[in-house]
Amino acid sequence: MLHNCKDREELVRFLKGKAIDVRKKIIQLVVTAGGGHVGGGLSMTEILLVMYYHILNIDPKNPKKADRDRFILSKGHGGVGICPVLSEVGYFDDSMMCDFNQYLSPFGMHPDMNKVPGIDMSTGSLGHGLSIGVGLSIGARLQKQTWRSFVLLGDGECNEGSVWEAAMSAKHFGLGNLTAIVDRNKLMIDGPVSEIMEIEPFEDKWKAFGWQTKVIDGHDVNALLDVFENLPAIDSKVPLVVICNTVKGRGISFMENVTKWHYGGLDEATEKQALGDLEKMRNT
Ligand SMILES: Cc1ncc(C[n+]2csc(CCOP(=O)(O)OP(=O)(O)O)c2C)c(N)n1
Repeated sequence: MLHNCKDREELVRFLKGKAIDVRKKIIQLVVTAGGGHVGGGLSMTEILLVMYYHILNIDPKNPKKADRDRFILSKGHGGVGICPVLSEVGYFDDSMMCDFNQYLSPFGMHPDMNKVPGIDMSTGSLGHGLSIGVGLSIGARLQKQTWRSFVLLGDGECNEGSVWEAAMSAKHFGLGNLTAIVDRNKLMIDGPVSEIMEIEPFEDKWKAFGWQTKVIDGHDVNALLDVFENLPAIDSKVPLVVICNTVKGRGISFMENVTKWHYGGLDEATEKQALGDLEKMRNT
């Protein structure tokens, strides 16, 4: 773990504070880039913070450490959401993101594993991350390694058939060392998931594919800690999916649950309002 908190209470307070800092950085990156996938960046902040600060066995000073846990952001358009978390935990300095998504910047909208320390897989074309997680998990088993693979998917992304082929094979190969996490914010690029391609009954689908399931509030740090501190044994044969109910645009009043904020830019006035909304979260 990458924090010095003494107990759960202190850890929750610490991560809630970080969630505000990270969301502010997301807003700043979107301003720098002239636009970005802000809605889905803001919906996964607590998930990423719990994973990177507390759950993953990683070393930001040694990003390629052989026995690290692997984390794949399958919803690769969430680059603006994950990069500030990677900088917070120490993979690189904030200043490296000063030209985010500009010509020749190492930081594009979709993070590149060859340019951004801490990124285990280049993603952006949706529907591939879980298959990669399956491959990594089989590889770990074959090499008798005890590291885990985690794959964060979007709920709209679960429209992709390849997600379900991967789900089927994870059970077939008995990959209890694989955990899928779904950012269930219920919106995708151009409308509600339920209207574009309904995925309900979502939990039942995973169960039907042989997975263990947990459904939690993806903004509730305690709930996230409860689930991820109690993962199945590494040699278990049943993969786990954690469906995290979240709010797209979380924390910014005019973005929450609004489809058009899947991707957007901010002018001076909306930036100010966004940062003000986030600061108000400190007292909640
Ligand atoms: C294969 C593929 N098809 C289409 C897209 C374009 N696209 C980018 S984001 C997005 C919506 C994804 O929705 P969701 O997974 O729910 O993401 P979130 O709402 O969490 O941002 C789409 C269709 C893509 N990146 N890859």
